Amino acid sequence: MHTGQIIKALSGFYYIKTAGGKTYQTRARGIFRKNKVTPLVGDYVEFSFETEQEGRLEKILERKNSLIRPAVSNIDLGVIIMSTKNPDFSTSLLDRFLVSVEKNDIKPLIYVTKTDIIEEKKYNEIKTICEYYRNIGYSVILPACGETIKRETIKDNLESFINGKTVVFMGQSGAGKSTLLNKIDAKLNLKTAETSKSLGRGKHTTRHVELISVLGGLIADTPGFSAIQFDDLTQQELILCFPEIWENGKECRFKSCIHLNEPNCAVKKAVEQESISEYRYKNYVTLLDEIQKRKPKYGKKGEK
Ligand SMILES: Nc1nc2c(ncn2[C@@H]2O[C@H](COP(=O)(O)OP(=O)(O)O)[C@@H](O)[C@H]2O)c(=O)[nH]1
Ligand SMILES: [Mg+2]
Ligand SMILES: [Zn+2]
Repeated sequence: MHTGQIIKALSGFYYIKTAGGKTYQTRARGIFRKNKVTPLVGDYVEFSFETEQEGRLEKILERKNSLIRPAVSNIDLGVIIMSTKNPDFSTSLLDRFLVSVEKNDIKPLIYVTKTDIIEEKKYNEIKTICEYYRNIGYSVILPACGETIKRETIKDNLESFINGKTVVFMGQSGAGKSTLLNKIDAKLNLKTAETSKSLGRGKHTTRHVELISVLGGLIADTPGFSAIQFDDLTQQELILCFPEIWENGKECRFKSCIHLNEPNCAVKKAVEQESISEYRYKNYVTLLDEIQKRKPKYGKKGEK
């Protein structure tokens, strides 16, 4: 039996890449359909083959994690692409991306694009925000103000993070995900906002997920999405996704403190003293509010 990782799923075929770098076209065994198991891009699998075009996916190995949008499994790194403008930099969106990454045990990396078209004042505001995220433990790549990004710079910044990893590029539509990947490897020729306009096809693109080989790693370039909802996140899980809130929360009077209205809350005190930034706390409260307002899916009648 051979092992490899699914790098593409299309029209009932699964394309499996081995450690040696060869790709095999396979079909899944009927047993998967019978058991309603869908192999995912990113899955490590066992397979057999007659030829490179005729293989059989035999077994899915245990998944470390999986995302629904995009449908990818075993992700090591989530690169969150945030533009300085067009669309505007937004900490509330950034925090949503961070929560979606953190809750799936994926390591986040924040990458800021479009620093070439921003005036210095706005750049410095974003730089201060980036410093805050670095201080609470996140890796942030913020290219210099006014700099037109070259392939070598991107490579220097990203290679050590990406090499040997399964990576998802995420971020709002228009943030510059495809542009960044094209700059790393022009052969990819991924469609960007500009190219889809010039082709006159509007925004209609096929949405199959594919892992592409870049900088020694495998990357999924996702179509942009701006609304992220959390349907199964609990309050306690949310706290774990905000490292500085979790850390300060150890000093709260109540162990079960959710840092909203409880007395002697160390988190609220830290916000007052500005060691936790106000926007982070606000973003936390917004998400907490969404969790509390969420209708229970499986709750019995009369239960809250
Ligand atoms: N000035 C500038 N424009 C960029 C940069 N990155 C992307 N863009 C532009 O932003 C638009 C959206 O980029 P695209 O890569 O399609 O974004 P995606 O939706 O995240 O894949 C395109 O018109 C790009 O040319 C950048 O670093 N600087
Ligand atoms: Mg794109
Ligand atoms: Zn508290």
